[in-house]
Amino acid sequence: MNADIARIATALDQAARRAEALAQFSVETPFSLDDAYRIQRAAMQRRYDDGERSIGIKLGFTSRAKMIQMGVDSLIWGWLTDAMLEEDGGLVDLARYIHPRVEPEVCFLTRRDIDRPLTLLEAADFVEAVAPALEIIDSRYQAFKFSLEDVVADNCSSSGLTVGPWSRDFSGLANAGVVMRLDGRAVQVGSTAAILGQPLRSLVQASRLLHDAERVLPAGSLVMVGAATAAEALRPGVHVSVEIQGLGESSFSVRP
Ligand code: 0L1
Ligand code: MG
Repeated sequence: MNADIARIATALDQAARRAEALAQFSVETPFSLDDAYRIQRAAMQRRYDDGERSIGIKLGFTSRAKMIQMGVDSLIWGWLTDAMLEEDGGLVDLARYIHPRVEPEVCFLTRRDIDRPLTLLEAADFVEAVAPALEIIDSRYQAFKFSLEDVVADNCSSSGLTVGPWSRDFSGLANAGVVMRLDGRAVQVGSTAAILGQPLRSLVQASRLLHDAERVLPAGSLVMVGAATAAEALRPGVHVSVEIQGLGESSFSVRP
């Protein structure tokens, strides 16, 4: 598999850079979930070698809504880099994306290194602040179709994100209303409770995954907890916002 890991990592990296979709790899070359994470790591290394900087991690498929939308049933995780950050309230250019979708997220800023598995009771102590966020996902596979192994290899479709104002008030976080609007019209409505029962559980899961992967997440990292609702396709000119009860809003407009 070693040669295939390098080959698939290079192909995914180039597909992302060129904004060109590929056929799913797992159909022709079935590979394990462990190999999928090896491919993800090799593809990310190509970005770091080119000067991109890790800013944190994201979890995916932490809600039933997302699992059902994409037809998978396991939690996954990937890496976020500085090149993915879009300006909150700013203009997003779709030129660097293939077939982008947007989904509402909660983003944590970590306060301490996450270097061991955490319990739910401990998790809040590792959080500096929390913010409403939008994630732009963009699968490098044709028609946004993938197996669990394919999407993990593709760094979990990570492509872009906006992060709204930081808050230190976690009191309502377990069950806060989430509304995502396109041009002012509510298109996805949910609750943060849809994220593993409450978003801090995502941080607990992240700590276990990091431990299993023998990685430490440094203090000051972002953790995107996974979407509470399904994602929506982006189109030129649209204004997107997410409002999370008690946390406020994050938004962007797509360049016409
Ligand atoms: O937040 C999420 O659940 C994102 C999952 C990323 C994979 C995808 O839907 O393309
Ligand atoms: Mg997401």
